[in-house]
Amino acid sequence: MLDARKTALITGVTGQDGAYLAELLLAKGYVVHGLKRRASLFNTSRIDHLYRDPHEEDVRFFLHHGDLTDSSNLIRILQQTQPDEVYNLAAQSHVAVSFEVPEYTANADGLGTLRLLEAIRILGMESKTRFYQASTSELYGLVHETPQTEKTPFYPRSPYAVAKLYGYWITVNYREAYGLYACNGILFNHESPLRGENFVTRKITRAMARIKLGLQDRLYLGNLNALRDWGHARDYVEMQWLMLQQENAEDYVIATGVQYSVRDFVAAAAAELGISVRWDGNGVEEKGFDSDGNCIVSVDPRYFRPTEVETLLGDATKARTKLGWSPKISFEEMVQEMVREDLRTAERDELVKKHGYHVNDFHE
Ligand code: NDP
Ligand code: GDR
Repeated sequence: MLDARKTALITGVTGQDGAYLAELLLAKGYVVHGLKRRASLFNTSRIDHLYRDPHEEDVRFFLHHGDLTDSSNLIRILQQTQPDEVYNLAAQSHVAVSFEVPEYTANADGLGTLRLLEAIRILGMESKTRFYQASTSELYGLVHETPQTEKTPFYPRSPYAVAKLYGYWITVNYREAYGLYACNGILFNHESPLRGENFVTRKITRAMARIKLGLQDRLYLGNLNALRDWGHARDYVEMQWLMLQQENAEDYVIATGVQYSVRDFVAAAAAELGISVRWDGNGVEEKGFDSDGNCIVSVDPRYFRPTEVETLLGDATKARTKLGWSPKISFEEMVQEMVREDLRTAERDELVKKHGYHVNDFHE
């Protein structure tokens, strides 16, 4: 389905979803512009494989420095790139971190969405540019019904979720007030080998691989009872694109409809490596042991959140029926892929360790 005429702008292109979405759109023939933040170290490792020397022919992937907290920058980039589709994926996306940086999170995740929508309006691009907002199951927070649908009431439980609530409603408002084609994808948790290392799934697969190779003794986690509906990011970005290809702009829940606990995820990742976990104790005293009796998992209350989202389970019936979408990658396949990738990295670290090289050598 090549459509070389289309141009997309992705904010958050250096993140997990940004990388998969850029890959998808490039494969569909799009010209893709990505917004990246200036950093003192390179922050493009997830998209380096997509980048081409701008001097080559038929280059269709371009990066622009920018930030969702900077209106004039967003207006200029929109004016220069004239996108048919804007995917607003950029966010301070870590729920626990949002309790530490609530004002910044509100600025980037809440007002950042408004800035992009206003830029479209200021430039008179309402009838040209379609807008996707990365909304989240965190909006449901303290859940009022299970499973959650597009009609389930919101009750956000973190500065992140409150900021995203603003992003959700300002997107709806611009659709209703100015006729903008603007959609919210209410996405439940989605993971992959590209997931940031401080989200629970990746933290687990990385640690289990290292424990398997003797590079680490133990994994410290917070709430083991939290229940999540985990899908694969590759499946979910396809949905983001599909939402912008419809006749009318609408909001959709994207989820698998299957729920696991954090404890289940640990067990699944460990099993992939041939480790069986025996659980003992309760609450902060709970521990996980391997078959030799070594304690490999402990609870550390520092990972508890001031207000927790205990359970999320999505009902994506609307997306399945209206958009013909369904996830292709199972929970087991996703865990397997993540563990294998992290094992490969751990094996490299093990080699370095075995051969005696040490970063500190440089300082001695
Ligand atoms: P990541 O944390 O992997 O990526 C976030 C991206 O946003 C990064 O590219 C980051 O840049 C960028 N960013 C952060 N702050 C700013 C800013 N002020 N200005 C410009 N860019 C910024 O998130 P995911 O890819 O997992 O998620 C994508 C979006 O979907 C996010 O909005 C997230 O909140 C939302 N979401 C994610 C879900 C999930 O399970 N993954 C579920 C539901 C919603 P840098 O690389 O420089 O840090
Ligand atoms: P979440 O993802 O908060 O759902 O937000 P995360 O993986 O951070 O937490 C999931 C659940 O696991 C519990 N948990 C831990 N979490 C982390 N990060 N680290 C730990 O050590 C740990 N131990 C237990 C958490 O308390 C929580 O209940 C993600 C982000 O991608 C958001 O941007 C997105 O909007 C939502 O998913 C849907």
